[in-house]
Amino acid sequence: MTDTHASESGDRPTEIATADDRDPLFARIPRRDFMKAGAAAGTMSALAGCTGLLSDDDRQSAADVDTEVPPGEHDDYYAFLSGGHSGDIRVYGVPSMRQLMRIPVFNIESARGYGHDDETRAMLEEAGGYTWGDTHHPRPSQTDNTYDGEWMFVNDKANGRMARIDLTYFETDAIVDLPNQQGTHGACALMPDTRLVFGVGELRVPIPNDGRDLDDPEEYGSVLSAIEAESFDHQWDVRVDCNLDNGDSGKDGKWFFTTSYNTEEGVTEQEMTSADTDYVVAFNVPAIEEAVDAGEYEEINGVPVVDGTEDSPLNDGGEPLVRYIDVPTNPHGVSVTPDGQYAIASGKLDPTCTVIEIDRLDEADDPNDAVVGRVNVGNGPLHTAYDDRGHAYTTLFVDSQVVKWDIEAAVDAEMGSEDPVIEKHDVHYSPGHLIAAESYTGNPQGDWLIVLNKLSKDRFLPVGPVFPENDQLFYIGDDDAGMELVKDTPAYPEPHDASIVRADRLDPASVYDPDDLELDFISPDDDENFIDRDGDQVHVEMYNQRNHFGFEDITVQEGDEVTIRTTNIEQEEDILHSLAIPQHDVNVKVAPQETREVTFTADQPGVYWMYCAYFCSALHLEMRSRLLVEPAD
Ligand code: CUK
Ligand code: CUA
Ligand code: CA
Repeated sequence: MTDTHASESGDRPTEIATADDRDPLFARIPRRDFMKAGAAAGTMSALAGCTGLLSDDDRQSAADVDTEVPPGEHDDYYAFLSGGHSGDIRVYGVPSMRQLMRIPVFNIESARGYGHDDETRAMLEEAGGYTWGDTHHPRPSQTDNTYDGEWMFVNDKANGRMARIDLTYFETDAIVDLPNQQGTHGACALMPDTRLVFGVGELRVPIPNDGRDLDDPEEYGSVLSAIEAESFDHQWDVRVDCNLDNGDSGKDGKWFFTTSYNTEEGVTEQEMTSADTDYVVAFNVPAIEEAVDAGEYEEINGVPVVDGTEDSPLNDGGEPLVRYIDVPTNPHGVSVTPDGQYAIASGKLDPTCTVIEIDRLDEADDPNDAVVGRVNVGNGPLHTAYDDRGHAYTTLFVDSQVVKWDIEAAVDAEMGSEDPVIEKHDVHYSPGHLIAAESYTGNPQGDWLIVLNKLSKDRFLPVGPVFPENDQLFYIGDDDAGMELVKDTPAYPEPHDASIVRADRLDPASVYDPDDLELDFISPDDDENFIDRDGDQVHVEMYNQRNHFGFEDITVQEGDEVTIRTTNIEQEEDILHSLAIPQHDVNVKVAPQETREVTFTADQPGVYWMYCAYFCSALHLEMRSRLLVEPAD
């Protein structure tokens, strides 16, 4: 027999070393005490300040908090991370940081057949026909300032688009091309109820960009675009002279905030960084909608464009459409605190975060009077997230740290004071975004924080010159212990931002509801399965299930345009099939109760096996039919 290491003998030759075996310190301290020791180590390393790399103490503190999600158990949260120029969204579980799914958005993806079937192909085609996009800011829909599990919205920084993801099916269901915008950067819905979704135009261009004012940058501008969430129709734009960068919504349906780092209206880096101050731009949404309703706009590329520039007559008088607030040079992130009281802008080139009291914008003649605090956080502040205890957490790109500070203390302190800072924690390298659980809602959870580091040097097994990115999970729920690094996850390039949503707020379907789909369900009934010809157009409808397709063979003529619609009639969850046809570039996935359609030209005579590419049963390889293409002559 081969079981020489049988358990009767009690000696298991390949026992895996545990943390207790590896480090005598761990072995000596019972679990309870160890937790305290780890917490102390975390605090001490935090106080030690900026040293670039993590100390061993930090690494050991990973065991302090229980992030273990045992096999078969579920995480407490979903995290949705943007894939950057991969064009997708990745779904993680938190705290395990296990990757659960990818949702293609602006990219073409073969495992999910996205961009392969007629419907998703047409959606991508109608939204400009680009083969890629650059997702940065995945922001979930909210009801009453709480995630409602309905949609996720995300920008395309590459091509000026916004997309909507249906969180029942975890798939992209709408994309809108914003014609007056080049490079949509910030993205966020209007709160509290997600009536509108905003795409924030980053790059200044002539509007319309039709060849006019080519080398006359003073004439360039950018727009904030509003899209109705439900229809995903583009409603209106507001034009400004400066550029716009990141964005976030106030909590009561009035103000939407963006940063602008190019108030100089420059085209070179030197020009764009020449002024001492730039703007937080505050858009008064109801006032803008009134202007649109009153016809006070110019239609450009089919979109009503309202003039929100500084000299616009619409900005005179009691209810200006747009207010421009001076902040130190080249700010980056802006986010609204959970109580809706403040908008906080991170300084990027200035070591401060600026606190703007939102209510003051309603009354103050000078919008700069709404600035109520400015805290010196450290070098390169980019983005700020929140817990449920009045703390802000800001990434420091230059210092490679996360700084935790007290929001009310920042309002009370003198301008430029460091006093509101509570703790600085080293992270791996050059953090961009960070996100705390449900941070940008009215009820942040205050336990987990993901920091998205841009560089992963030394962190993982080398995989060539393209490194993975590095997303680190911190536990922030214990103010005495401080921030604790608990997980370190590599990520395929290149997540920019994320949203963390409590798992119980989502209710994903495990099987399609045929009523939710455009295409009619095809049952196994004989009269629902047919092959029709109209000239050189062949239309096939057939069901599929374990382990066959509705037709054993389909005969067409060389040169025919063939459309095949197929329904996976399985009722059982997780039994997917697909329709793949070699050498015709056909690859369509169909999940249980899903119907998809694909059109292709049968341009080569011969025999082609139509097979199922998803492993579905022991007879998966036998799940195939023949496409017989008869020669033309
Ligand atoms: S961001 Cu998109 S380039 Cu800070 Cu959200 Cu960096
Ligand atoms: Cu169906 Cu494999
Ligand atoms: Ca600037």
